[in-house]
Amino acid sequence: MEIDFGAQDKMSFLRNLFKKKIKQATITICGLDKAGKTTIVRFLLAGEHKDTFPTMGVNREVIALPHFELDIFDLGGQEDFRPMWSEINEQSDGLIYVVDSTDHFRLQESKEIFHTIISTQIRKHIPILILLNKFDLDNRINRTEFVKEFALINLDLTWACFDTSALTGQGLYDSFEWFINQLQESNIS
Ligand code: G3D
Ligand code: MG
Repeated sequence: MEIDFGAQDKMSFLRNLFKKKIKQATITICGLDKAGKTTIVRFLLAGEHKDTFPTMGVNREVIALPHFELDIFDLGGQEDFRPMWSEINEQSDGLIYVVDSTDHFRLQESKEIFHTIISTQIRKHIPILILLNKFDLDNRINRTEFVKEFALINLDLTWACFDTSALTGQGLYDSFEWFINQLQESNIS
């Protein structure tokens, strides 16, 4: 596996970008288990991992940094995580939804969860970043097909979908740059 060190450099730049541009934000990162959420965040923060704990019913990690809090949820198993949805709704200034691009089997489940979140749980104006992760692997769904399959095209929301790899860092910089700019525009900072 070829590691993109350029991306690593950009990541520290990205951390600074977060610090400079955003005073306080709570970001929710959702998706099925194994999509790559934790790996993405670890890459993003390059070791500044402060606090991790699982809670009952849903696999949740909270990473609290001086200027923003990342709330990471593994969503799956339907009933178990529903009580947490109101919390997502109340706290989130921006939603990141991670999809394993190679998990064709669970794409439909992931889609249903995504649409439930965006239609009933989040405040309408918040930016939504969809990461089609594991771009470094073969046998993945391509982005055009995914956007169609996930019914994103006609959504009346602020969203973007990027191909990413939490292994090489590909796409992470561009996607988070978009996200941070959107957070700013929605007056979070
Ligand atoms: P989650 O937090 O969404 O549950 P994790 O997912 O971050 O724990 O990742 C689940 C598995 O996918 C991990 O492998 C992780 O290394 C791998 N993974 C995450 N992102 C990528 C990616 O972009 N490319 C590839 N090839 N693998 C990725 P293990 O083996 O530990 O289960
Ligand atoms: Mg995780």
